[in-house]
Amino acid sequence: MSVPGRVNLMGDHTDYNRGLVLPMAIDRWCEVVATPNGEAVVRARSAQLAGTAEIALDRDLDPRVVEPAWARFVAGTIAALRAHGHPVDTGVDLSISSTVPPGAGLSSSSALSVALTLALGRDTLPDVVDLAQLALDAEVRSTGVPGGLMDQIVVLAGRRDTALVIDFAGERAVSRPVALPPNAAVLVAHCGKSRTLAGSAYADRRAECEAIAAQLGLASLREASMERVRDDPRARHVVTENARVVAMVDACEAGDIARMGELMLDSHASLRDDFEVSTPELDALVAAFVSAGASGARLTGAGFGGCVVAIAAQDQAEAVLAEATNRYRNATGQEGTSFVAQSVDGALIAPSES
Ligand code: NG1
Repeated sequence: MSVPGRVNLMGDHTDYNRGLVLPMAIDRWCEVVATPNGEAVVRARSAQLAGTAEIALDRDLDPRVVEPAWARFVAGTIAALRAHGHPVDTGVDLSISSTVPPGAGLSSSSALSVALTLALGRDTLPDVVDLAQLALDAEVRSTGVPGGLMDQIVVLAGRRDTALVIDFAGERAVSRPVALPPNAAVLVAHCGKSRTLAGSAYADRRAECEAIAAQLGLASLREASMERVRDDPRARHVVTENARVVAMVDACEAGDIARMGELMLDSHASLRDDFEVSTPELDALVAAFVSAGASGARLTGAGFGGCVVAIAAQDQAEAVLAEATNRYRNATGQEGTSFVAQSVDGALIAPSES
């Protein structure tokens, strides 16, 4: 079972506020192969990470005490499947391998938890949103971070050459593919510093948002108007970011790369100044992309380190990427992985449908 990573073009820290997001699945994958072993144990090994895990199926255990730490995702997935009424009682050997850069804001952990959920519970699993919810539950049990549902939905249901606009306003998330302009390229570059404090700071931001919504007497910040949040930077970010997702969908559909870039820069400023999840490195990398000729750039994912996403004309993509990473290295001495990302099908999209 292969599950892609994702990059988010617009809408960060909005999914858990019942807002809007515009991510796409990218051509980096996490693969999990399950082979029945005839024992009452799930044994897991990773091609990239050290150690082997053995999880006995005849007892319950707390995923957060499992070692090596990456295997907490295996234990969390077993616990989540069981909690949702899908017993896992057949032992398997799991072979895990991933090309999604870790700690980058490209959903390496969601790709892993979705791949494990599919590998361990494939025959009994429900539709996309329920499956995404189950994989999120597995991830929360593994890490303790109260994430939103954007990553799991797009890595399951994203479609090639499109981004997926997802609306979390209702009880069930609703999504629709948005064609990317054929002459646009999506560039991704890591700032060289992995995300630090991402888990605890993420939980703090989420709690702040929920507290503000409660003070305003609202079920979520999705219902807040600009007038009511004008003086509150956190809520202001959420309200303006939702509006930017709507505008980004329009710009995508109009093939307006310049406007897409402008919106990305506005989003980065809001994530930096109002939501305070940027770092000096991410700011410098965004600036390097702009001076190298990208239409715009922004941090992507939770922030606090990791990657920047940029948009540029297709025929200039490689040149802009090389120039931006060069300028960034000269300015900061930092360097990380960078690539032109392709939009690919999510794990549940059959090849014949793509
Ligand atoms: P990252 O940290 O980029 O994988 C996290 C959350 C998302 C979303 C973004 C911010 C998890 C699994 N994912 O993504 O739901 O809230 O931050 O937009 O926690």
